[in-house]
Amino acid sequence: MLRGVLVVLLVGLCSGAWPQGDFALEYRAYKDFWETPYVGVSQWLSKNPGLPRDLPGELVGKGARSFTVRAVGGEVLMVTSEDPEAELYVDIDRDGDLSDEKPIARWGVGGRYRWYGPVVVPVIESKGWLAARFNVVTGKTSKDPFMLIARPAGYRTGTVRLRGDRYRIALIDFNLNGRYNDVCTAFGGDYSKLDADCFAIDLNGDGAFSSRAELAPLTEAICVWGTYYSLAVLPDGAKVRLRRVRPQFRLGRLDVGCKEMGLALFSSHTGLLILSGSKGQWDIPAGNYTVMFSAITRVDREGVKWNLPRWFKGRHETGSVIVARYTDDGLIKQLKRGELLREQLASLTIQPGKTLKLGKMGPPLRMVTTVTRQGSGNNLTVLINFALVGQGGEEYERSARRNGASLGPPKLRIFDDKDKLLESGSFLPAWRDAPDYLWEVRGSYRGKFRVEITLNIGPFNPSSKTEWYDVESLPRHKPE
Ligand SMILES: [Ca+2]
Ligand SMILES: [Ca+2]
Ligand SMILES: [Ca+2]
Repeated sequence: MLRGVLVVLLVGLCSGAWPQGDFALEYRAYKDFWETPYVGVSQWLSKNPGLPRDLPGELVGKGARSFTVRAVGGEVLMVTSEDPEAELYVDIDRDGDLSDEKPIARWGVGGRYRWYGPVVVPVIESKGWLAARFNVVTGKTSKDPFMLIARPAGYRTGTVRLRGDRYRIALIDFNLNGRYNDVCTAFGGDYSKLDADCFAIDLNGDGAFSSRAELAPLTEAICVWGTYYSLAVLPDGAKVRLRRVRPQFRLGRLDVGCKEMGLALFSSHTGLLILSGSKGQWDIPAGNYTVMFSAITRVDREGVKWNLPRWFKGRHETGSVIVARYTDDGLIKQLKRGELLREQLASLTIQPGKTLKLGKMGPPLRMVTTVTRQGSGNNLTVLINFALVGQGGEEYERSARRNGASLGPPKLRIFDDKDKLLESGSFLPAWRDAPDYLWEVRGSYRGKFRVEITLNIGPFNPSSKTEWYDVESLPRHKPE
């Protein structure tokens, strides 16, 4: 078995190679912290338990906090404080002493965030030839009152020509060691555990790199519209060599049981594989894959293309990946959490010559609404939430893309049993966290009500029947 895998890899990548070309890449610094190619998880850092002894004078006695970023093949110490005016200091010479450092330039302040950078940490062993370049944001999240995000300060980019078509590509020194050629050997979808670099390709030519369908860890081979190329990068990222390779992988079949579903799969021997059409059945190289993204797509009668992505809860925020369970015949076992079915397809294995058949998925969708309450009397709040669930129990995001454009969050209205409007509002656009809608009833209403949720999902709209709730007999809210 192991020998079979090795043969596949070696033969697949080496045999029948012929040159496709060398392409120069230039370094481009990010102008905005959220600019693409955005890597969902950069390094999210929580404060260290203690403080280094030697602090910059400005931070002594000012509530300093210390953080450690993984860079230049080790750990680099940083300090700042929660004071909105505080400077950021980084132990650039890595001697453990922060009192000898100069403050890092601040880009700006926006809302809850402060931005600093670029931080340039030379790789000492390279005599300054290589350096890690990253930006730092400080801010707070719902889980951490004060945290830092470190992400690369820029990327290498250029245009490559493959079989006559031009594509913009990007290489990102994701593991911050100053090199752009760290290849990924295994990836479970969790960027916080990735010790490799990233590669992005603008497959659809829209000028941006989609974080889920056009960006993945760097691999030695990539697949572009069914053609495989070997990919070699100079350590400084200034040049990339792409050679077309004749694939001799052993194939197996994936059947997702839904002709409208498309997927982006990742494996360390093919890079990203984009699958759509062919009635939801594809012959692909055997091996282990991480599901980076999936969506259902439909063109309506007016020719509008609606795209509704699967919901990957927590994948990017926490790095946690919930692995779908498979029964022996390859069917997904639905995982139950709370009262909702929240199966999460995260990884799959294709066996040579065999078909992996997933359970029936996709439309028609149904809406599973949960209504609970907390508090009482003048502090009574009703919490409303819902999930969009496909036939296999898989969940979808709450808003679709209409011809590629994002649509607004779902809206909600609450009526009493005489059709009087009691409340109206919107769910928060932060759909990935799917926060509850809070209806602050206080002492003002007691009795029956119904909830009307309006979605922007075009032809995927679920049929719904009216359900009645009673303020006084709702179950108590239990936080997950
Ligand atoms: Ca120092
Ligand atoms: Ca690197
Ligand atoms: Ca694109």
